[in-house]
Amino acid sequence: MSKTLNVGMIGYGFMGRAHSNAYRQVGQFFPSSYRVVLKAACARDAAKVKPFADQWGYESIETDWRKLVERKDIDVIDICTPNNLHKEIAVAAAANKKMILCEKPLAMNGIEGKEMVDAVEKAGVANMVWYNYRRIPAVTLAKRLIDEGKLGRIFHYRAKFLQDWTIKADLPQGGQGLWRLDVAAAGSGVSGDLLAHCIDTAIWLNGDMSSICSMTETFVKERLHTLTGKVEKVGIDDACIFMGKFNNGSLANFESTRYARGHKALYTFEINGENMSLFWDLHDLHRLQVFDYRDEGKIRGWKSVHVTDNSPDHPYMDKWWVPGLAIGYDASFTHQVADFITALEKGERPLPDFRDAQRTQLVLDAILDSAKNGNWVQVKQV
Ligand code: SOE
Repeated sequence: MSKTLNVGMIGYGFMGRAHSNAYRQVGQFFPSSYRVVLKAACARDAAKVKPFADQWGYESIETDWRKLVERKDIDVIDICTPNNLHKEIAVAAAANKKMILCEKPLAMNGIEGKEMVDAVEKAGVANMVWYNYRRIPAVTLAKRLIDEGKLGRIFHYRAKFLQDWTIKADLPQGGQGLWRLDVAAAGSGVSGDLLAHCIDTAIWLNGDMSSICSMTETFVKERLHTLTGKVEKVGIDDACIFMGKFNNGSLANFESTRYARGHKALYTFEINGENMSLFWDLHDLHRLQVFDYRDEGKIRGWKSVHVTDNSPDHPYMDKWWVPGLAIGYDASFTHQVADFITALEKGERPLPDFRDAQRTQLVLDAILDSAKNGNWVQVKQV
């Protein structure tokens, strides 16, 4: 007999769509004992949330998230709001014994993140943060290779996340679609938005970081604020570069910017171990580039593994099409819901949960601290 998992979605932007699509797809490709029901979509403006709810098949709407988190017919609250609302909603949802799926980054900073971790752990509710790139099959395969010890000792981890959508100086800050430029809503710029993904993947693959030294830049210093109608100082970081050290002794080299003309979402990482190196590129997301030093000398070189075999060798792919046929970005969210449900079925901790995502939050705090003060900063450990 299937149990229902009634979802209450807060927000209706890009991530509201990505998550709703995953809820609709998951039962078709990852059958389980749970049936996901899109119960209610919530946003302040009924005229905006109603068409969203109709398009994705939500049964009802709410215009006050407080009412949503109190509803008896909701099991899971999905937080897709700007970052400055994550904590308040999550704490209230936990107090109402709701499970919580929260968009990344977990919080505005580590202090808020800690409150969120405490709230869900005290309430004993399942919780997870949408660091979806872990669930791209090629990235999950990288994790398996590392866990199997194939790389040997790891020396280097380097990652980049490059975009170019905020170069225009007359782009306003604040409001729908542009809250990521408003420090009061986002907490930070590219560090919390893009580097957060790189850091989450890195910690997952290579463990925690111990110390970092960073530099940030805000190229456009003032922008019209959509909410106040005035030209105001920009408080977010437009670009961030940092170096650091992992607890396992390997070196970190990270860069993120929204000013890399020509790049829309170039997320890449490379890991160099004593026996093997791995490289992944979001624009070629189903491929994992592998160099194995132990290969026979005359054929040694980089190979491009097309991670689309539907055998257990290639994570998630047995649930999709026939070998050789790729899946896309959207599937990473579907995999995340599938993994969440599997964790519920097994009574395990769905990862990354709030406690896990707090590790990334503490690296983000260290990045901003280091950029402000020009020092090396020790990363607080969860
Ligand atoms: C920003 O443009 C953004 O949409 C991020 O907010 C997402 O987390 C990232 O996956 C793609 O880029």
